[in-house]
Amino acid sequence: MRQLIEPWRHVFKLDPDRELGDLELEAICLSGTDAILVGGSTGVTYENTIDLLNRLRRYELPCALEISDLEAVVPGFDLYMIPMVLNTPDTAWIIGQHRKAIQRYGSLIPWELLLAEGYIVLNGDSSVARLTGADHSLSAEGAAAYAQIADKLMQLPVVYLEYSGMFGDMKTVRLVREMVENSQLFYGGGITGEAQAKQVAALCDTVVVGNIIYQDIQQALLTVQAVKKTPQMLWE
Ligand code: 1GP
Repeated sequence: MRQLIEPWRHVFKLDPDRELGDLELEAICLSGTDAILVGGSTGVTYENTIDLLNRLRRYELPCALEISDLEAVVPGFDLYMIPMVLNTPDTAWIIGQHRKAIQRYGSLIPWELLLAEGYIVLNGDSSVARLTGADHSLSAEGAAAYAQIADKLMQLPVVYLEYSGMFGDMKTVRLVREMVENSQLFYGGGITGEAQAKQVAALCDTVVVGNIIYQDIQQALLTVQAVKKTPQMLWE
C-alpha cells in the first residue's frame, strides 16, 4: 500500500459531514489531484461516509478513508489510513481506539489495505486537538522529535503534520523535513491558495487541502497545479 501513496503530491480531504454539490465534487475529482482522503474529526457516520464514497466512485481517483470513528468504518475504499496521534497524553488516540477496533473487527480487518500515520497535531484551536487533548504548544524541536519517533523508532509509513484550520509554522515544517528520512511526510492545514500550497510543496511529500474546498472552490482548485509545479527541495 505504501506504493499507492508514494506518488501522491496533492490530496483533497473531504469531510463526509459537510455539504458539497455534484458540480463541485466533479471539479475536485477532475482537478488533477492525486487522491481523495475522506475524513473528519466530528459528525462522521457510516451513512454520510458511504454516501460520499458512492458519489466518489463515479471517478477514477484513489479514495482513502482516514478512520476517526469505529462506527464509521465503511468497506470499499482503496486504502484505510489509521491516525496515531503522537503528541497526546491520552493513549486512547495512540493505541486505545486501535485495540478496540482490532478486538471488534478481528479477522475482518484487511490488513493489507491499512497504513498507519504518525499524527502530530499542532493547532490548539482545531477539533482534532480538542478531541485528542494534543500538546499543541510544541517547539519546532519538539515536533521534530515526535517526527523522528514516527520515522525512526516506529517506522511508520506516514508522518502527518496536522495544522487543520491554520497555516503552519514553516520553520517547524522545515525542521521536521530535515529529520524525516523514510516516512512519507504529509502536511495539512490552512492552505487557502497557491502561495501557501507552493511553500508547503517545497518541503513536504504530500500536501493535503481541506477546508478551502467548502469556502472557495476556485482557490482550492488552484492549489493542485501550484503543488504539482513546485519541486521538492532536496535534503542531504
Ligand atoms: C485537515 O489536514 C487537513 O485534517 C487539511 O487542513 O482543512 O485546514 O485545509 P485544512
